[in-house]
Amino acid sequence: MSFSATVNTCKSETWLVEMLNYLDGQYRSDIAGDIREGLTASQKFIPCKYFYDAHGSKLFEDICRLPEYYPTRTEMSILSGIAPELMKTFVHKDLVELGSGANWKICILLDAADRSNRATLRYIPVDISESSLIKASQDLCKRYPELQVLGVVADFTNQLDVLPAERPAMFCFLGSTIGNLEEDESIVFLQSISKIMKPDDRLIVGFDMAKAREIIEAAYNDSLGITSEFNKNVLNVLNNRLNANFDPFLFDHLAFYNKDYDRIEMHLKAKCDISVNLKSIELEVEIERGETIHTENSRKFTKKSIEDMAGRAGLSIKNWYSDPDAWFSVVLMGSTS
Ligand code: SAH
Ligand code: AVI
Repeated sequence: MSFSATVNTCKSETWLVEMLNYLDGQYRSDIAGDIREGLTASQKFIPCKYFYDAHGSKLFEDICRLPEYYPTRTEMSILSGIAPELMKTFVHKDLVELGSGANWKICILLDAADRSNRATLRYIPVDISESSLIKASQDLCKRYPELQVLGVVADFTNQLDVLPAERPAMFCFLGSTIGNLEEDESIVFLQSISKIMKPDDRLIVGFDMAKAREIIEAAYNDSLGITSEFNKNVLNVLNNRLNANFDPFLFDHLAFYNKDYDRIEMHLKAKCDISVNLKSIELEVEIERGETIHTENSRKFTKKSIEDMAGRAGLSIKNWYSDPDAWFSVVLMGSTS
């Protein structure tokens, strides 16, 4: 498949960030089809990639700072421990981060590299959220003026073939974002990374591990209500993108652990009967009191489920890193193909 990119050079003070946007146009047709499919299904759903407009990305950053949301700080502590080893001889390569968000974690790796080594690297953050990618890339250029940064606005589930592939690379897929993909989707996704990996390329993936229900449920039901705001914001995204008239206040945030599937499910539950008009796609939707719109799955993993997934995707596990409580794992992989 071929995609055309819009090339932008964003100037912030004296730093120039090169950005490639492969999403224009495609996003508009994707969102129309995805939302029509989701809101006409018997269990209504909205794909979670639509959480991330500028406000959604900011709310996710706020979630990462919450005391209840243990995954971010736990993964960051693991990365701090392994960064010196990972970065010691990492030169003249690309560091490609899929779903890069605010770049907090890549800074841990970049900080562990010598400045002279960093000057030989290119960082390629890939994200669907253009505004947050621009801001994060500019911040990174200010922090590391010697680093080359190429921001790529793209959907990592179907546009990995747009990535430059001429240099050896380490791919990073952190934050347990893999848990937001269905099991089959995650295999296809990992297979597509495995296919573009050269023999010495590496992939590091962060996995949130299965643990006591109370700990996981608290992480998605924080006392400040930020996760609730994040969940409801997806309706504002549809209001803005599809000229819809959702009232987010008519919905309750619902997040619970579904043990049968080892996943947190997030839903928006209607407080009353609701009629919604999505003008841009000429769709009228009736939602009954008590009915839910399923907005996100966040799967939790075991060592065995990760090993099975890696095997099915054509990836070999090279190293495994965890925190002392085994709440989170960072797994280093290579391609077997
Ligand atoms: N890696 C960061 C951010 C995780 S949040 C961390 O570990 O904290 C998930 C990120 O993936 C968001 O920045 C979101 O905009 C991005 N994202 C979600 N679905 C995506 C998709 N299909 N393609 C590209 N980026 C996506
Ligand atoms: C990005 N992703 C891994 C987060 C998660 O935990 O599934 C998104 C999130 N949803 C609610 N809180 C955080």
